[in-house]
Amino acid sequence: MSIRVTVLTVSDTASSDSNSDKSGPVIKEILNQNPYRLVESTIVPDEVILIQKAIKGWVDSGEVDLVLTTGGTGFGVRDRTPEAISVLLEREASGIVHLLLSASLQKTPFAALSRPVAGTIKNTLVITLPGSVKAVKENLDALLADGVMDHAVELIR
Ligand code: MTE
Ligand code: CU1
Repeated sequence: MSIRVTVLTVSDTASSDSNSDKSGPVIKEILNQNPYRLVESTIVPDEVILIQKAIKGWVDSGEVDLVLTTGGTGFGVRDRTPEAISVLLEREASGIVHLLLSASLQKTPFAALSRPVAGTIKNTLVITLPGSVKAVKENLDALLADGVMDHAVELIR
């Protein structure tokens, strides 16, 4: 059975000009392979309510196994993705956060400036990725290695 994925790009800039969203398309490109199936993607500005609305809509549909977000995880004054999502999580996945940070820190010390959160809401796994294309690729590499993310989804649905 395929893993139904949605991608949420969180960015003030990309929400007013979707062509400037480079990271969302990179996630889609990388996950355009078995067992993943992209069902929807959207862009929202760095607004807590809008981030939460998008996530809740997908979770409540019961038709999404995995939500990946990109952007808004840092120290920028508008960055609120982790705050928006952490209050929605029913079970936190600190191991996934650890994986993302440890893999990323092997690439750059700037990984310390991302504040990722991950966890489950109902039968959906939600994971936040940083905003840059480079960071998205490095974080997805870590999640896909040895099928860690596939296995996580297998267990929760
Ligand atoms: N993680 C990896 N693997 N590679 C990177 O290049 N860049 C960092 C960090 N995480 C980076 C990374 C930088 S420079 C920032 S500012 C933070 O992610 C936050 O990014 P965001 O606010 O766009 O989510
Ligand atoms: Cu940065």
